[in-house]
Amino acid sequence: MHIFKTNDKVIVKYAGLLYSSPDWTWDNFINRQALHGEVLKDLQSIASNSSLAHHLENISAPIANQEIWASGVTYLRSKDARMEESKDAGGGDFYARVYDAERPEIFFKSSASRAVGPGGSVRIRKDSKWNVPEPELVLFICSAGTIEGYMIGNDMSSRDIEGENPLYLPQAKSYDGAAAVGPCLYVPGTAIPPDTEIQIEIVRDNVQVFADTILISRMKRTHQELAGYLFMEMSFPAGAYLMTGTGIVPPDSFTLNYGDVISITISNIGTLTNLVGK
Ligand code: DO4
Ligand code: MG
Repeated sequence: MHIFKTNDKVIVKYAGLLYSSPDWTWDNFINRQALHGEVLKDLQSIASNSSLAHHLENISAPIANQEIWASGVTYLRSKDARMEESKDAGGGDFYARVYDAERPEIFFKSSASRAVGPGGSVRIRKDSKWNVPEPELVLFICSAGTIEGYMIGNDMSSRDIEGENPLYLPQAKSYDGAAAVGPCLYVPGTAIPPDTEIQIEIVRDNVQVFADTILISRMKRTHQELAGYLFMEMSFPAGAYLMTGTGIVPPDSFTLNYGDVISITISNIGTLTNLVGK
C-alpha cells in the first residue's frame, strides 16, 4: 500500500482503490507498529472514493513531525568516492574505517521544514562549487523502533565542502532544500526485497546528463542495524526517517547546475522528481 500526504489529507492507495478519512492525521496514522495490518483494519470501516484521485495531483512531502536522519558510507562506491575527494585533506582514512567499523555513520539531515517534496526545488549552496544528488532508500521507523515503511530520498551533498574537511559534513549536508523526500510512504507489510532497484536520471536542457542504477542488496549493512543504532539512545515520538546511504556517485567531473531536473525511481515505491532551484 502507498500512503500519500496532501495539505489537508492522508490518502491510502491499496489494491488500486483510494481511501481517506477526516479522522486521519499524518503522525497518528503512520506511527503505528504493524502499520500495514493496522491500516487494513482501518479500511474495513470506510468506503473507497475514486474522486480522491485529483488530490494526488498535488501531493506534499510525506512528513510532519518526523526528523530526517541519514546513514553514510554504506555502499563501496560512496566509500571510494569520499576517500578520493578528501585525500588532500587527509580525511580519506576516516571513510575506510567507518565502512568497516561495527558502528555506522549516522548524521542529522533535515527537519520537515527544510525538506522538499515531489515537484519541489532542491538547492545547491551558494558557497559550494561541486554538488551532487544522492539517491537513497529511506526507512520509516515508528516510535517503537520497528521499520514500518519506505520512501525515496535525495541527500543533496556539497562534495567540495565535505572533501575539504570531514568536520564540515553538517554544512555539506544540511541547509534549506538539501533533502527531498517522497512521493509517498510505501508500506508493503514485509521487508523490502534485496533486488529493489534505485535509479537516478539527471536532465539538463532536455538532455540526459547522468543516469545510473544500483540494487539495495549492494549495501554493506542491514536496515535493522541502522535503525537499531539510530534508536539506541534517542526517542522519536512521531517516528523517524532514516536515509540509508548512496551507492551512486556521479563521476568527479560532474556537478549539478541550477535548472537540472533530478528523477529518482525505486521499484514499487514510485518516482521522486525535483528541480534544482536557487
Ligand atoms: O560520510 C559522509 C556522508 C556519506 C553519505 O551521505 C552517503 O554515503 O550516502
Ligand atoms: Mg548520503
